[in-house]
Amino acid sequence: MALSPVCGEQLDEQRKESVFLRDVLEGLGKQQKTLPCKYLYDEIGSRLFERICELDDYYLTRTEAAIFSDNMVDMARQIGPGAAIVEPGAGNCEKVQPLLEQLDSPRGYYPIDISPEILLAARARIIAQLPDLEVQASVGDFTRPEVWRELDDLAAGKTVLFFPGSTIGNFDPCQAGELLQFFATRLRSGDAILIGTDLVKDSVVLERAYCDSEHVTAAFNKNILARINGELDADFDLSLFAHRAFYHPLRQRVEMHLVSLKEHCVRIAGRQVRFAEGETIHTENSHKYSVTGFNRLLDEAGFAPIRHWSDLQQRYAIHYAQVA
Ligand code: AVJ
Repeated sequence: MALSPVCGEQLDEQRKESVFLRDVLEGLGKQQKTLPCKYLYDEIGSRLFERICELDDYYLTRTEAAIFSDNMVDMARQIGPGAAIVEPGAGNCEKVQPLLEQLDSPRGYYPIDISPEILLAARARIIAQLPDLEVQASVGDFTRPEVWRELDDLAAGKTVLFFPGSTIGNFDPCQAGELLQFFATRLRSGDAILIGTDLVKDSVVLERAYCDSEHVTAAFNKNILARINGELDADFDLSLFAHRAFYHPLRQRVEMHLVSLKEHCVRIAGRQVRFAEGETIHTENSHKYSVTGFNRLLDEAGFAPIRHWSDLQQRYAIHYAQVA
C-alpha cells in the first residue's frame, strides 16, 4: 500500500479536479439538475455528517449501534469461528470494533477505503487494541475490482462482508442490486454479508431525520456548493439556495435538494449556469426498504437471506445473508 510519490500525487490532484468539474457540469446540464452525492463528503462534509449522526432527529446511527450492541453475541455466533471480516468503505473503522472483539478467533480484518489517512490511523488503533488480529488495509474505491484483487488470496475460510450505516441506501435499488451482486461475486459459497438498512416508516420521522431542527443537514447539503466554489472557481451564492428534504413514498426514498430562491446565474470555471426561481439541484437519495423488499434484493443478487435484527420500533434492520 505504497503512497504515490509527490509528482504522481500532483497529477492525481489535477485529474481529480477535472473529473470533479466534468461531473459538476454534466449534472448541472441536465433537465433535473443533479450533483453526485459522493461530493458531499469532503473534509468539511464528512465532519458535518459526523455531527448529523449525533443529532436527536437522525435516529439511524444510534438505532443501528443499539441493534449491534443488543445482538452482538448472537451475531458473532451466527458468523462462527475463524472468519475474515472485509469492510468496504470502512472509514474510521469504528463500528466494526465491538464485532471484532466478540468474534471467536477471527482470521483477520480487511478494511477498504479511498482515504489512506483515515484508514491508516484506524488500522493503527485496531492493532493497538487487538494485537493478535491480522489487519490489512486496502486503499481504493470498493466498487472497482482492482482493490479486491489484494484480497483474492485470503487464506481459506469464511469471509464476511461488513457493510453498516445504510450506505447501500445511497444507491438506487437497481445500482444497489448491482453492487450486492458485485460483492457476491467477490465471495465464495458459504461466505456472508452483514448489512445495515434503514426501514420504510412514517414520513414525518424520516423527514425530520433529513431536515433536522439544528440545521446541520442544511449546512451539510449546502457545503457541496461551497466546495465547488473553492475547488472549481465558481461563484455560488449560498444564501440564494435553501435545503429541502422530503420522502417520496413511491420511490421509497428521502431526496435531498438545494432550491434556488430566485432566478439567477452562477459562473463555474468560465461557464454560466442559469437557475430559475424554485428550480432544484438534486444532491442525494436515501433509499428505505422493508425487510421483505431488502430480502428480495439480496436474493436477486445471489445472497440467501438468513435472518435480520431490528429495534423494537422497527426503524432499522441489520441483515445477515449468505452466498448461495
Ligand atoms: C451516509 C447515506 C447513510 O442517507 O442517511 C444523512 C447520508 N445525508 N443525512 C443517509 C445522509 C443526509 C446517509 N448515509
